[in-house]
Amino acid sequence: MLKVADKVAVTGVQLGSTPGAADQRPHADLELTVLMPCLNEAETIGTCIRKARRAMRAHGIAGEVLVADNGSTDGSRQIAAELGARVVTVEARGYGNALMGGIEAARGKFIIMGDADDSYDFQEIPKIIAKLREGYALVQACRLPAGGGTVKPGAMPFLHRWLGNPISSFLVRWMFGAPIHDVYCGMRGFTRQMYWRLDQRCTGMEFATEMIIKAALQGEKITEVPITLHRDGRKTRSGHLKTFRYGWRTLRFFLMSRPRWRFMNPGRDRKLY
Ligand SMILES: Nc1nc2c(ncn2[C@@H]2O[C@H](COP(=O)(O)OP(=O)(O)OP(=O)(O)O)[C@@H](O)[C@H]2O)c(=O)[nH]1
Ligand SMILES: [Mg+2]
Repeated sequence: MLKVADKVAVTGVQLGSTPGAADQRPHADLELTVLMPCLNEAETIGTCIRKARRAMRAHGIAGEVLVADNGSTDGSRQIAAELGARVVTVEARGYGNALMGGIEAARGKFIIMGDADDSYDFQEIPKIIAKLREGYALVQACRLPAGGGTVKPGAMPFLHRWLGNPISSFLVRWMFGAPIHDVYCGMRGFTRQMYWRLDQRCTGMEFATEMIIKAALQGEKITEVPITLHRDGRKTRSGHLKTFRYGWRTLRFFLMSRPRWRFMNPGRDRKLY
């Protein structure tokens, strides 16, 4: 299959032409890549990079900050590069494409991804890496109290907080047995090896749920850690998420991935709460 590595242009690193080759290249010379998908986040990308570097320095983690960008026109890339982050410029548009390009250029054995809008506090990465070191392949951060997390006032739209997220997270537990309570959380850690096993295809925002569903279906070791969601630091711009389009695409993806529902397969013992 043609992976994104075949169509990205990357600064500062050579990409191979096949997915297998990418995993075998001597890239995993660092323990961690902090990966930030970025589309016009000039107002906040600098803060995110500084927090990630501060956390790695304070906890002695050998890592890099990698910014995956595919279309910023506001100087985000220059800001990132000036702060010493590596910048991956991905040709294909979309959140999923940006992340696939970033992951394929990552030098870390572990990858922790998170939004570049300063809604996640990258100083929380040590607890994610601790779980990866324990042997989990996917460590999902959880902002909702159901999984121990905290949502600061005004940080998450009402509809997402009380409807979209809890319902979709329930479906993911029910239909796929993924032990998580915040399926849309954009902060998570995973191993590079797991990424290659999953063979991800979604090029847009559904990339994030695709990862969880495929990991659950393939029996990857999954856990979640509580984090705090802050109101993002954007002052003049708004987010990129189109709630209803994304919600519908996610639901469609659930149904495509699991045509046989749990009630048709009652013998399976899954923990839902
Ligand atoms: N490179 C790239 N980054 C993207 C794209 N779409 C979103 N992002 C980045 O992905 C992260 C998540 O996007 P957000 O717009 O914050 O989405 P969200 O947090 O689900 O929604 P909001 O609640 O509106 O913030 C941010 O860092 C964006 O800059 C894209 O097409 N390409
Ligand atoms: Mg965001």
